[in-house]
Amino acid sequence: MPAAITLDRFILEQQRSAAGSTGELSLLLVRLGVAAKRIADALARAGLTGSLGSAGSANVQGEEQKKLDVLANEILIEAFDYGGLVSLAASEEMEHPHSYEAKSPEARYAVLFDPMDGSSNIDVNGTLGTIFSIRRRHDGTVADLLRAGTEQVAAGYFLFGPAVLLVYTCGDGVHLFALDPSIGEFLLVRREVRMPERGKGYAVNEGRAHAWAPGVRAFVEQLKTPDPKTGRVYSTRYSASLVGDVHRFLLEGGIYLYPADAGAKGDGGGKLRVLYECQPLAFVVEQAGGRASTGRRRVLDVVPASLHERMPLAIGSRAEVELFQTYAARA
Ligand code: FDP
Repeated sequence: MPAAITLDRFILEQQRSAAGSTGELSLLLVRLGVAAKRIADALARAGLTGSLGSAGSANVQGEEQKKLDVLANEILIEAFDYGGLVSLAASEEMEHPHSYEAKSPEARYAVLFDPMDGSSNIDVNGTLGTIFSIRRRHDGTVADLLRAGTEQVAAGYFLFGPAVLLVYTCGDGVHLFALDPSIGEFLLVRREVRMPERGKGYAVNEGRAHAWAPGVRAFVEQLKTPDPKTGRVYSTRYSASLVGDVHRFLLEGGIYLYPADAGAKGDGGGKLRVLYECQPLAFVVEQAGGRASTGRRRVLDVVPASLHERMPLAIGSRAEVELFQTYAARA
């Protein structure tokens, strides 16, 4: 039986074949893996250690913070506190980025993350995720982060479900790892994951349908209406975790939607954050052959004006996202 390929081995081998690589990005990805193991451990024991429930605070968007949102954020900030790899870390949970500039003046990267995606699942032992994005440091200020999604160097997510998974891209395909708890290592499961061109499922919070544009409602109605030729309808698959749903569709095909919502706060009426959620997942999904759109624009082309900007999101298989765009254009 061939030896299992650990995350560090895979990254080192990829790095060797990349011209001009210094190995710093590889180290950064390995640091993220260590942080994810700590988060997974905290999640697994949260019900026993009194770590479930509210932290009694709110994030910059005014959303309630859970104790685990705060803890996961601290773990990630700490992960880059040494090693001189990162200049800035921005997170959904912090109003201003954390600067490592004084400690790491030579750092070449900035990181962004959503430490605990799908927070409403924390207290019910549902699927959760950590999303990350790695960008280049230019001058070490917030301006480094307010650039198009196409400038991401790497992006991915950890999925905390029955298994802990890592899915990431450095722009050369999408690779999938699973944590082997018996040895505490992420092992390669699939390299160069390709997403099906078309799927059978859709994920959206349909309780918000009253607040959608007519085109969005018409699109979801079409998915639920039997195809005249085949009789086929789409299945609803909403887990309240963006990472969980996107991961399902990465493997099986389908579409996740959080459309513009008349009741949602923020620019363009979307709920999800451009920098911490939409663009990192868009990078992964496009690298696997899928699409990500606001309905009118490619997600990766958007240049956010501020750190915590939100946008509408349609992400998944090429066929369904393109169909969604035709409906969104009518709205
Ligand atoms: P959450 O706010 O619970 O962290 O922000 C992301 C997100 O979850 C997604 O993971 C999820 O798909 C969506 O928002 C859930 O929003 P609704 O409660 O409006 O369905």
